[in-house]
Amino acid sequence: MRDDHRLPSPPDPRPPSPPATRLPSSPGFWRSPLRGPSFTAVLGLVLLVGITVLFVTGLVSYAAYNPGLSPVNDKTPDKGILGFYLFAWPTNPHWLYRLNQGVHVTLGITLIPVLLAKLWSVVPRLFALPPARSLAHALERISLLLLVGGALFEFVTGVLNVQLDYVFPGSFYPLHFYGAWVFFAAFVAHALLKTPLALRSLRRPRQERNDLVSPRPAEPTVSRRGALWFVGGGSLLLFVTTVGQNFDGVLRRTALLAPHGGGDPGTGPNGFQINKTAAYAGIDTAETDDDAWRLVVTGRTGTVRLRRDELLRLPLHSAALPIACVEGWSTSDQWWRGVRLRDLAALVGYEDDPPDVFVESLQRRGAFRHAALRANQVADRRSLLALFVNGEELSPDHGYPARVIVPAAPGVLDTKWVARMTFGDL
Ligand SMILES: Nc1nc2c(c(=O)[nH]1)N[C@H]1C(S)=C(S)[C@@H](COP(=O)(O)O)O[C@H]1N2
Ligand SMILES: [Mo]
Repeated sequence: MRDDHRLPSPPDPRPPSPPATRLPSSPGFWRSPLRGPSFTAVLGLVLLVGITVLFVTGLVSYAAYNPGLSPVNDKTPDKGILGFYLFAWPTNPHWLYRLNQGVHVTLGITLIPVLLAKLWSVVPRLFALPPARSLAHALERISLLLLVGGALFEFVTGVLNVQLDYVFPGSFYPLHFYGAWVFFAAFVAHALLKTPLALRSLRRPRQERNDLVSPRPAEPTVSRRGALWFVGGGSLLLFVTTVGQNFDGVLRRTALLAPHGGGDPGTGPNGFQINKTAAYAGIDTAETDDDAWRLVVTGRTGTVRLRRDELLRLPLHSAALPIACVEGWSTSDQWWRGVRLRDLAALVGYEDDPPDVFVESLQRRGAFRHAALRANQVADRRSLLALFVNGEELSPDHGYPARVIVPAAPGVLDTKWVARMTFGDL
């Protein structure tokens, strides 16, 4: 007897699958069951907070150079109105730049897995066709191009600058600065449009249904929660192999991924991190020799030339201050000893009103061979022309015979191998 009266099979609850396709522009191409509004929302909200912090600390870092003070400090001279927010950089708290730049670089590196996961989660949209259904849609997609392109550009230039010193044609600073404004403008527009949606999909995750959800999902190999843990684990790994470059000793040795991590370059008083060595900067020991070297100080009352032994007879003072580089590494406080900048200003006619100063080194080439300091930095009693560090003479690589050290300032302003200081009239 034929099996006629078998119950009809229940209808398939899922809509029929669209045909398989090899084109990334068709929704069926993207099959991960992880994609969907809530996965994208979690990553998007993390980036909303993180990238805002990156943008603010980045702008603050530029202000720390005191670019308005002198053209030699300004690494982005054509900024125009984008410099509207600049302010006179303070000297307190003395770890201000160390914290700002440590956060900027460490957070930027930590967010890389989140950024990549976020792009992965929305990748079907980046390929969607037709390119524009309406004018509004066209504008939205152009802003997405700026958003994605800007994000990749900022992360890539930032990482290259920290890791490889420099590989781009031209200067890193204007690229990263203008890139940040373009990226952040697109980012704000995107955040305004999408944050309400992100919050909604997190509140009601079950009702989610949108074009990110694959119409013919593959078998899951990991849960959404598991995938988020995986991304978070990647971030944590980058964090713990980077953050140590802001500390000394054992902690620095944990910074395996950081060029200024993995241990200090030496032991003893001068054994802390070095940016450019004397050899790299082309410093000729014949010029730093005590017989040859003179500190030339110019000001209101003329020019004074000081030999090193004459400097040593001036009142010497100490200050515990860190070196904090724009590249996101810093040292803990080192114990510097030398002549106060304000005492040098007094030598050339500025007894009570220390002015700005222009500091030049023996170095002949390189963007950081000279720097200008603002009057408030000169006036601070912790700002020194240091001759000693941690109880010993400066080593050649740390700036022998004399270097500037200023509280709260980026390392760029702590000029090494100082030869000339010109007070006032910048
Ligand atoms: N003359 C001169 N001074 C300089 C530099 C330089 O390249 N040339 N680099 C600056 C930068 S960018 C930093 S971070 C600090 C680093 O000081 P350190 O090498 O003693 O740690 O020195 C600063 N002083
Ligand atoms: Mo630096």
